[in-house]
Amino acid sequence: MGFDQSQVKHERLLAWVGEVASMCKPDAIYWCDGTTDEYNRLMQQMVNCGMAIPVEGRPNSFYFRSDPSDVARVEDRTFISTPQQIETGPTNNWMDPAELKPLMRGLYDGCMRGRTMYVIPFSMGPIGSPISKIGIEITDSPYVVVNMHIMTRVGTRVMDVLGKDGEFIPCLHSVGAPLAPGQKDALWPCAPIERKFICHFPDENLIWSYGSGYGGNALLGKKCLALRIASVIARREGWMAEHMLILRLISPAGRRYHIAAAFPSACGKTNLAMMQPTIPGWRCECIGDDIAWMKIGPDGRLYAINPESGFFGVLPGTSYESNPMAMETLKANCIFTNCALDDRGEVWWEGMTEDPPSHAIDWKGKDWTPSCDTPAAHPNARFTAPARQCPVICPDWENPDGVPIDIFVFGGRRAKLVPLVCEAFDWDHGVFLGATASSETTAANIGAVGNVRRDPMAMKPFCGYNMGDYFSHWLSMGDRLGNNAPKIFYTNWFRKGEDGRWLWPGFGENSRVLKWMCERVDRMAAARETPIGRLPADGALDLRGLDIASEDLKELLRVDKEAWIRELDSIREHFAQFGDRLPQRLWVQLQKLEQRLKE
Ligand code: SAT
Ligand code: MN
Repeated sequence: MGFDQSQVKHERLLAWVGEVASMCKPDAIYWCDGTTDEYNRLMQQMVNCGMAIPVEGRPNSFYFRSDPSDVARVEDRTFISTPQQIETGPTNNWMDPAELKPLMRGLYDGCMRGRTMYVIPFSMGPIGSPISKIGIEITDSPYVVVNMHIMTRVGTRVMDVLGKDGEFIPCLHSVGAPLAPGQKDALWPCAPIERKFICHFPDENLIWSYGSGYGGNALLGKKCLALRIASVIARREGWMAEHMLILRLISPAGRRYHIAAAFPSACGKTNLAMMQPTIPGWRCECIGDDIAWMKIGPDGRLYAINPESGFFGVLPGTSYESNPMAMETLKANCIFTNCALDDRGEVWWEGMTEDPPSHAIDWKGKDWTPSCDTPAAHPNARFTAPARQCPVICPDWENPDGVPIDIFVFGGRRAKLVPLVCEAFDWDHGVFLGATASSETTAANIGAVGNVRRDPMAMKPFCGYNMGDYFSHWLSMGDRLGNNAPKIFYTNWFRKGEDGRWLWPGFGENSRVLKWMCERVDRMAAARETPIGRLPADGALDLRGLDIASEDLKELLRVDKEAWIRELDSIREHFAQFGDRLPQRLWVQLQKLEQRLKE
């Protein structure tokens, strides 16, 4: 059972696993083979100890409740550790490796006592593809193992590719809750917040995570490897690792457009990635919902792959109305974390159905009825679902060559100011739009919800190096791409009226905005110039069949010059924090914006 360690011929890997074992002192070591049998066995063990509950009506699906303190990423406890602080920049927490490493070794010492240490060989990207990267995650959490089975490609085939001396990214994870002999385990073991650490050592391609079992804190292939570490590698090697969904939009004439869109966590990437266009004849296929790795291909265009193999999506708000394709994806073989269970043992979350169940057990394990003043599901409750189960998964989603990107979209959640859509004048202006992106914070991170913050390219929590240098990298990619560069747009689906109502219906109706973008690529749709960019000309958005008040539409496409002038100071302040690492070309963009606004 499992992969036999004596079969492992990779000296460096064996040495690292041996070192970690002698530091963490687990009771046993288990090498994951990635088989269904392994998944089922681990799940059964977790069911037997009460950690997992089979979900009624969804074959092979299981429900978990986390500890109430361990419900989201912990940006305050996430560190980029380089000898020089300037290399991590002002948007990351920094610690000197000379200080952080001994501190972490102290925490890791004996941290797996009473537990099994799992060694998970995984591939980000199709196994064996030249774009893919191999990681080895060591963890003491069987919950992490089953999630990694879905989110990444795990197993023996990865070991084959690794061979005797292949490259791998070491990812060490512990829930940070050693067990004394005879001590009963918690249903969701973890460490208190001040002892959680999510550490990255980009100079060594090394990830050390301690104290949390949740999401991106623990499934280290995702944010830690595929974004924070990969962004550093990508810059070094001249490609891009971005927090972007990837979709293919197909016109009635069969023309394919590939769109990569960056929005902060919990701002609707999964919904957009699987959207059902409401415009007759248009179709959408999903390639990925969270991360894009992109390289310039032999024809000079930019090609994207999704390094993941599953979706780790937000449950609250997901329904047959908002995201029918996600609902179909969730019918079987899924993991549900921190939603509620109704009396039949079926999962439920806010927004899933029009009528809530009359009684449920909430995410904290307490009785819940609709009259409770707390939600039944945690706002960051998540599903883990195999991508291949999505009914609109693109036939090319595992194509190792990727898909050629035509359009980049940036955006965020802003109740005010930012219009529904705007097109950049050129690449530099597009990078400026991305670099100044702002959004109201969500429950995907532990901390206040609803504060506006700058979240450049939706990468603030995920860029593994100085963001000023990251902007330079974007500019240099544009220089290399030249005329092949994707067109850049900025969207805001979340605009509200004075009365607090959403002005734009969103979801499948967003296809109207995407269609305009595609027509802009083909020079088929009209735009009007405004100081902040090009907006759809009157009548250029296809609104046939949509019931929207003309005042609402006007407001959605209004550019309030005075309000934008007031925004300039906050952009200046945002840029100033990067000092001389901020590329001059972005200061020029700011100047030009100011000029256009004050003309
Ligand atoms: O927990 S995750 O980091 O994987 C989800 C997210 O914040 O996007
Ligand atoms: Mn994300």
